[in-house]
Amino acid sequence: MGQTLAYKILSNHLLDGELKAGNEITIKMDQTLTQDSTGTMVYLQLEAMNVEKIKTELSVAYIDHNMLQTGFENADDHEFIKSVAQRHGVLFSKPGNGICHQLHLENYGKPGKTLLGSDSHTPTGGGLGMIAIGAGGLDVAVAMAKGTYNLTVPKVINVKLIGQLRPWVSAKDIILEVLRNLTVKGGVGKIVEYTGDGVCTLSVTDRATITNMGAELGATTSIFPSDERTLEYLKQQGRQQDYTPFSADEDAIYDETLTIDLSTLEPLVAMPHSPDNVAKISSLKPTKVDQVAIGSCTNSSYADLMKVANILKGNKVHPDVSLVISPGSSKILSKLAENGALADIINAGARIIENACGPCIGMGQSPKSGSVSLRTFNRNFKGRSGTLDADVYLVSPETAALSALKGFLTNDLTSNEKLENIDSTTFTQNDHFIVYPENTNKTNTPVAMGPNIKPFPLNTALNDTLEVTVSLHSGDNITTDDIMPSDSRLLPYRSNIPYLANYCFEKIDKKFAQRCKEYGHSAIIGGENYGQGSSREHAALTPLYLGVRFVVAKSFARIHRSNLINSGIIPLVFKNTSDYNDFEIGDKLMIKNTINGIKNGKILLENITKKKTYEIIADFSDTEIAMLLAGGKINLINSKQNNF
Ligand code: MIC
Ligand code: SF4
Repeated sequence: MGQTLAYKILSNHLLDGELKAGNEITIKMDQTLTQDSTGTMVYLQLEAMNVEKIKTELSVAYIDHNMLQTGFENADDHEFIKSVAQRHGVLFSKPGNGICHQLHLENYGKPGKTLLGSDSHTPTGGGLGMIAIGAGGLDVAVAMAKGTYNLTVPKVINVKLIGQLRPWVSAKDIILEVLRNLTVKGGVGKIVEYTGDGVCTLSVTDRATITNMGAELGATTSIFPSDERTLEYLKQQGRQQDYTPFSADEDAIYDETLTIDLSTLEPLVAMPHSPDNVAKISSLKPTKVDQVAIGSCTNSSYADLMKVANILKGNKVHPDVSLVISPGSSKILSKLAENGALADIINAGARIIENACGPCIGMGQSPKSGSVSLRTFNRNFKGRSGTLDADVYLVSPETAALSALKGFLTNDLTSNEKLENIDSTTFTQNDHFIVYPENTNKTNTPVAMGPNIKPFPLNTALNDTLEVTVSLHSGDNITTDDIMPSDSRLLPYRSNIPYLANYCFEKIDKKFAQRCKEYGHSAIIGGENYGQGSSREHAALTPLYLGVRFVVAKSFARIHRSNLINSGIIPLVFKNTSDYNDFEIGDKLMIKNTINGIKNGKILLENITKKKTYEIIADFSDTEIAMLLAGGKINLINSKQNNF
């Protein structure tokens, strides 16, 4: 029986366990990446693990999120990360080099390799034929320390692309179509593998747009084959030696198949406030636009920005629109400057901002009150832009640039503007933003600890009886942005959990933190797909700090579920989803025999206030059970006196 591409790469890296959907396996992790907003925790944890040198082939620490240096905090965090990177053999990418996923694709990604990143959009690397997975910071720290990662084997969905896109329709529209079909929870527990004759019509950066935003499906990762287009990209980057062809067997068996005929696709948009709220632009009433933002790890490649420059060239941005553009990397910006495209962009009236995440994570450029912001990004969760009442729409670069000129949301496929093929450029190699860990080690390089960097909270070993009060009753698809908001105001405190904890669930329920402090120990009741979105483990560490002992939900998103377990907070699932309706804030709950319950997969949850008892699913692997009993992953590692 033929193998899928995903399973081929996984089996090449298999160290322990059987490669069968649902089983827990240990795989060799070839590479890791971190970025700064999750990276401070990763490197605090790495330091706490008594590691000498990392065991991966390559690990890179990027600085791209916390870029506004309005106080000392972010600059101190950068210095801290740099010092720990130097101590353990990690490459350090200085601020200004660009967005981690774009940079990793350009410089380090390799077909057939595995990559673990402390950012949910790490699957961008799947555009190069890698198994690239997003994870919580602690999992990445352990991957660096041991060179391995534990994974529950996902199922594999085949997205079969046939035909070819029409001009003005692009890769972003493909992934929006996949999201329209599968929704934000359709990919949970699955890898999305792209096949079909449409694949070779897409460049690596097109593919990376698709695998990047596969994170919004909740998928473990997404992957394209490595073929002649991969070789073409690696040649452009001066890395043809990194090429190896990889593809699925002809007769590979998939768990599900979705077929998309590219030639019938139209320009699409994800409307507020979810990436799967997708519509055809042609079906919408004219929508006036106030801000257009082009960039992010989804759509900031050279080809994307050249398309934008060509559309803007000789034209003027609409008087009512603020157009902001953030290129994906220094290499891209430098090339745009060299060939004159940057001048075309600036002369049209666009604002150029730093090569970084920027507006995508609310680090500046928040739109005005009640406005419409059109973005080429991947997430439009309510309030993520930094403006709670703004409406954010997600579109392709073509749609964004055209709409910036016209002043309303448009892409009618009939524009006269010519779109040239810009895929053939080669780039000048430049690693001047990279600091190599040459002759540095634990002995000769001290950890640079700024005053805002505080120790992370640790849980205690699990009590057999848990008595708590319900501190929150939340709806479906709660994001980690809802749990632990991020913007220019809060991002400087990513290394200070006690401070951040005051803002936990701030956007949904301003009294949450205060209530938790009053209750002492509490529990959260959640709906479907609880914890979707970002990989930030702060969404588990701040509830831990506030005394949350367990979460009972209808279902969980993958990364957040792992982050909860890593922190020793128990993620439990309702056996009957309708029981969810019985709970209210303030209800007193009790679980007896918790330890046995966790080992046996079944827990009885007593709602003392409502005088009712519920059967709850406690479905955990052996490693997860060990972590929960120890009160989290770090405690487990320390209790085993594991010396890496
Ligand atoms: C995001 O896009 O939400 C982030 C910011 O990149 C996060 C990481 C973080 O919260 O620091 C992610 O996607 O994992
Ligand atoms: Fe940065 Fe946005 Fe990409 Fe997250 S989604 S890595 S914030 S550009």
